Amino acid sequence: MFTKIDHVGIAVADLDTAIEFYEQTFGLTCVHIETNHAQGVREAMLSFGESGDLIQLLAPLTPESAIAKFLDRNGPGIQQLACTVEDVVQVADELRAKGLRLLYDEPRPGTAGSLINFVHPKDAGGVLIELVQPPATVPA
Ligand code: V0V
Repeated sequence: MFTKIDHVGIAVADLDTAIEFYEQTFGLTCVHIETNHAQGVREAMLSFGESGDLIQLLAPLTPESAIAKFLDRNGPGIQQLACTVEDVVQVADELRAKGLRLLYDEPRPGTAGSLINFVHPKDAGGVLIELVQPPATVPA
């Protein structure tokens, strides 16, 4: 069902400060920056060398953003585990059939042309699991 870890999402208060910290301190490389108004975030993907491993830094755009709420409750830290799937609609249906709540009836736009949905953290052991269908497999 899950083919790999797509990324680990980390809530941060200030995106530019966090990018600088991860680049300067750990030698990661920022490979993508995007604003997703529907999700209420400005986000950046940082890569670990040539491994393909990524973290996603997520900063809130508005006080109503899920990331603003997370920061208010927990402070900065890991907010989500994002898993790559081949077909987000099909995987969401399979998980619903197993009794898990998905946050959206239909997938929504994610980073760089991906399609995303989320499993409610209360149905996944306290972890917000994001399903990510990569852009290459999203129908035009
Ligand atoms: C909330 N809870 C979490 C959590 N957020 N637990 C683990 N991880 C998280 N990130 C817990 C919270 O402590 C409560 O536990 C319980 O869930 C329900 O909380 P709530 O107050 O009813 O719900 P909210 O308002 O905090 O909302 C939680 C959800 C929200 C997950 C529904 O954050 C959401 O809609 N997330 C999906 C969208 C999102 O995260 N967008 C930003 C990333 P207790 O107190 O009841 O025990 S956008 C993104 O990833 C993109 C664009 C991308 O990857 O491409």
